Amino acid sequence: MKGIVLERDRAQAADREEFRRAVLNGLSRRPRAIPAKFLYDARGSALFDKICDLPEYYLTRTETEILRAHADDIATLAGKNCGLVEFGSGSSVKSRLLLDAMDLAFYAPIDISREHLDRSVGRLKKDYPSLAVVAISADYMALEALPDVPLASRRVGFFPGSSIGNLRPEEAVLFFRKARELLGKDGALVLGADLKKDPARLHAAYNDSAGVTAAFSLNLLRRMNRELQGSFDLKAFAHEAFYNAEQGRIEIYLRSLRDQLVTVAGRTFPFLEGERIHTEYSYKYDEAGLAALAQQGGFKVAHSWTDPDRLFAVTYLTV
Ligand code: AVI
Repeated sequence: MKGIVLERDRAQAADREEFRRAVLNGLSRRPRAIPAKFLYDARGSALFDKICDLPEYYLTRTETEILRAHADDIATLAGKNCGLVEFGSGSSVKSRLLLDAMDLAFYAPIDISREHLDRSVGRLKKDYPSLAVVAISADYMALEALPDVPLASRRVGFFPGSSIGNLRPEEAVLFFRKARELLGKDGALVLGADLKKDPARLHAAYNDSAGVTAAFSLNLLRRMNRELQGSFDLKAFAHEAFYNAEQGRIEIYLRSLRDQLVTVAGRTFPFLEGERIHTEYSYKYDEAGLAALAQQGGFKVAHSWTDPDRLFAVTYLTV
């Protein structure tokens, strides 16, 4: 028990140090930017769960509908006795739709957060007592191989939620290559991606009327205040999100509402009114663009499903 606690403390200290470096680095350079992964502390993750239920945020609902309608088709394409490998946590309803439909030798959720993983695996073991669950707490981009997974006829990856959109296209290609390496020669990948559409609809999804997305963005300042002794005044910054049609992406920033000095981790940073910290990109694709990107990463589209309004696509890729 003591060993586990020490291990957790060590992991927490390492996470905090990584955050400190990223923040000091990101606030020192121009344009200022802090990687999106730091939005997801416990409060940020809870706010993101709320975003998924917002009326304007059609992504989660639509992807779930597509998966519900086509889980059996995915199971047929995957075949019998395969392994399902989820990239980036599977506490969601979505993974369960596949777990219920597929004939599985194992399920391997990979997540960087040990806590998140333990919680969801505990629940899964109760609901699927005969399923072999191999929880892998790691950054999948740094994994060389899948440790100790049972033999399966095919490994099928699952990367839902349009998380692919939070990667720059060159990073997305690296993700596909890594997935290909981990899934092996008969591998396949079930990918969820948000599609290009009316900019007004995209704008609303990232500027909801209840202000949850703004709270999610501003939580990054709160996190810096708490973990890095920051002095950010949350009322002196605003959430800014817009669709950049030329780049095909939503861009998200925290904008300074006045000239101000802010101290973080012992360093002071001047902000001019209007100066921004970039926090996220959310790329939107069309089916051809997605196929081209996947192809650069070593996958081809075997099948693609969408909803009646063509808001979102779930694609079955093979190597
Ligand atoms: C996690 N990811 C797919 C979300 C998105 O839509 O890009 C993150 C998000 N940021 C603000 N709202 C949602």
